[in-house]
Amino acid sequence: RKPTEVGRFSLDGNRKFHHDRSEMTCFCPPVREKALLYNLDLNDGYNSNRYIKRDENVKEKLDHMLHWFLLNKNRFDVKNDEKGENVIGSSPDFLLWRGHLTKMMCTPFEKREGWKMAIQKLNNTIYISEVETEESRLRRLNRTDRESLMTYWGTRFEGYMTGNFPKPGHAPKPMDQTSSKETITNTNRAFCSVLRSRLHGRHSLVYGAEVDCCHPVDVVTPPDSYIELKTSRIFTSPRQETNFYKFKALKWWAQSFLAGVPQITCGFRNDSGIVTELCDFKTLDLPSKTYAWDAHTCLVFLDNILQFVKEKCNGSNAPNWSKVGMLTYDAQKQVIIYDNLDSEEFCFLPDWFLKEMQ
Ligand code: 0WD
Ligand code: CA
Repeated sequence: RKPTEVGRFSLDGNRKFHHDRSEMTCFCPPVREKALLYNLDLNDGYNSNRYIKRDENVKEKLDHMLHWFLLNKNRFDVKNDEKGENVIGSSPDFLLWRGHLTKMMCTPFEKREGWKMAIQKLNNTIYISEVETEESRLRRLNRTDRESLMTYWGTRFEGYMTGNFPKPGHAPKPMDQTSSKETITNTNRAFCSVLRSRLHGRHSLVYGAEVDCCHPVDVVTPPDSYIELKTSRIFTSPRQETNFYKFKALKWWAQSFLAGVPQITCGFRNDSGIVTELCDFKTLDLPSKTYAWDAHTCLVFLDNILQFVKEKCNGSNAPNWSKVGMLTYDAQKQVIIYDNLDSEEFCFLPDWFLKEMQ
């Protein structure tokens, strides 16, 4: 089922939770002046005091989503809302981040990167929270300067596309390419949409998704008005374009499809990090561009894996509020392993959440 937005929240420059849209920005690319091509320097602000980086050693796990869930708990209890307003329905089968669903969904075509998901169950809801694998932790700690710079390019591009953080309802004022160079890049800031969806009629899902920006004019409602921003290297051979659809487009499609985001705007850059062209991709068109992967396989796989998790959560010794299960994808062997863990190490449901829910 197409996802519907049931809530939203923001994380500010200090990573503090706000139950509002304060961090939502509008799509508002800089004016191109007379030239046909853009000349957006993604290196701008790197290694300067205009770059404030989120502390990646802080593991937030599901916390922000749990916070949102508590604030909206009564909307999941149909009986409690007498007026019938604001009702979302019964508690979901699963509560997690969209990124976790993306990873699970892309697994049939993923031969390189494994993943690890911790699982807990409370009342009738299964909570899933990703655990960093040893390989990805080592990759993060040994990131080269070039890799760090390229990560920055992606966030700097978002800054160019959203101008001076214009807010919905206010006419966006596109800047010229020079004045937009005062932008501060703070990766703590995020606007998240909370979506509700149902998969193959049998799994109800509630998940949070970080959304890059929205259309400046309210012609359609969220998530139809949202736009995902990406950067990619300009194609210099037909082979590069083929490979783009074969590999990168799968992740782009899965991520935006899950959040119901219809459009992906890509800034095509050269090896020096200069974006010269913008190109729009329609999320729903991406699967038809390649035979290397297909949407149906991804969705059936996701449905099966969620069913598998549900079954594991029903047996004796199953995960609960004090006990955690671990689902691991070994990409080398291409197998998924499930374990019930005895240690509390990976329990991620915090005491403040358990206290309110029990
Ligand atoms: O393991 C994870 N993926 C976790 C993510 C664990 C705990 C929390 N989070 C948070 C992220 O910090 C963010 O606030 O979840 C939120 C994102 O949720 P999502 O929508 O489920 O994430 P995903 O679809 O993977 O990524 C969406 C965007 C990324 O956009 P691009 O275009 O790069 O795919 O969220 C940002 C990023 O802009 N993002 C991150 N930025 C820096 N470091 C990260 C990260 N680890 N993860 C997501
Ligand atoms: Ca993005």
